Amino acid sequence: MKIEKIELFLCRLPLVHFFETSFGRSYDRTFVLVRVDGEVDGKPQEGWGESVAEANPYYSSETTETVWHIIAGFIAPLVIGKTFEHPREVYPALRRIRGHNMAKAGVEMAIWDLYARGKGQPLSQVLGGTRDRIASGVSIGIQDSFDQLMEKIDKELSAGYQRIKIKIKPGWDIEAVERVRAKFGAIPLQVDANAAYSLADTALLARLDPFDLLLIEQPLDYDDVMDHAVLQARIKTPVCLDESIHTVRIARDAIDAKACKIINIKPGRVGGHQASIELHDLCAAHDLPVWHGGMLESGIGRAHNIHLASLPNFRLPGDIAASKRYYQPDLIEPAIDIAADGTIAVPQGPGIGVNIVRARVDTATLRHLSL
Ligand code: OSB
Ligand code: MG
Repeated sequence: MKIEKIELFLCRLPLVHFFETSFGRSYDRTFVLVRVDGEVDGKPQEGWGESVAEANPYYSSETTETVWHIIAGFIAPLVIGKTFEHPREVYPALRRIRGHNMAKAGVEMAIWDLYARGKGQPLSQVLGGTRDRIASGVSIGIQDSFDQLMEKIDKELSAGYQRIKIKIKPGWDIEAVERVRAKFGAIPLQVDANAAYSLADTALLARLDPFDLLLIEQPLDYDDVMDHAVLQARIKTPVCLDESIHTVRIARDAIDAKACKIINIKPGRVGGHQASIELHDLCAAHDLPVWHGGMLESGIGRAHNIHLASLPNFRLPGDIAASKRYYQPDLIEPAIDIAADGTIAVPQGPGIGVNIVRARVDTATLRHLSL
């Protein structure tokens, strides 16, 4: 496979409903799409990826502008004009560049799509996926009121989603969970703090123990693996790390330190599909379940996520939901939807297997660059 050209599209789409985490509230999503041109087995092919960095450096230190800078200045020269036998070789080829996983992932995932399209196989098959449907859950942001939260949960449960995750922050935590359990009973429920607490809040976090949560996601700071180990020893709810897990080595250390019992995989956070597969395999070897996170992706990133989540150790429902919860219309046609049983079909066409509507990409594009 030879890579010939990279195109970047800085896009913005309005969100169907605002999304609020402990970092703040968003009404739209800004992201970078990556299109690669190349040759697979001597035939011209394209591939698409989506970098999940946001406009601000709150979830991650990367932003859409750092992604643009790093891809244009440093990743493109390591990839354009180069030949790879297999897309698994791309992530190691970027090793000189420290960090910037979301920039790397945007390009690396586009190359996996290019390769799978060229081979005429669904991406899932090339990644080593073993199922043709994935279990879908929803991530529900902080709302204006508990009534609004209950309404949202009611709607998502009726749609068939297999698990509810609510965002928590100081002041919107114990009471929110208490109310959800009182109204909806023993539904599969988990919470995500996006690093809003510290070890000083251990007693408060222990008050979540009686609610039988599937997990608590990233209660403590993004660079703080060891305090999570201290916390996990003191609370019953399984700790799941999101923001902290940037590399397979950090995951290995976190597992060894018993800092978490579950890991959330987002390919953007770890540098793409290859690093995700290695993280997935490491967790499987330790009998640690993983699940697929979400970053409010458009249909392009969402399709990538569905293919990756078809690997066997994704044992809990992912934050991979229907397109219409996020963008109307989405950038792809048909939109991604869930079945009544709360599962999503893995697209069976070549590559990511979804049709990208170029006119919608063009309308969403604020800036374009060809490399
Ligand atoms: O922490 O999982 C997170 C969205 C943006 C940034 C961080 C997170 C999230 C979500 C949304 O929880 C998941 C989704 O795409 O629905
Ligand atoms: Mg999270």
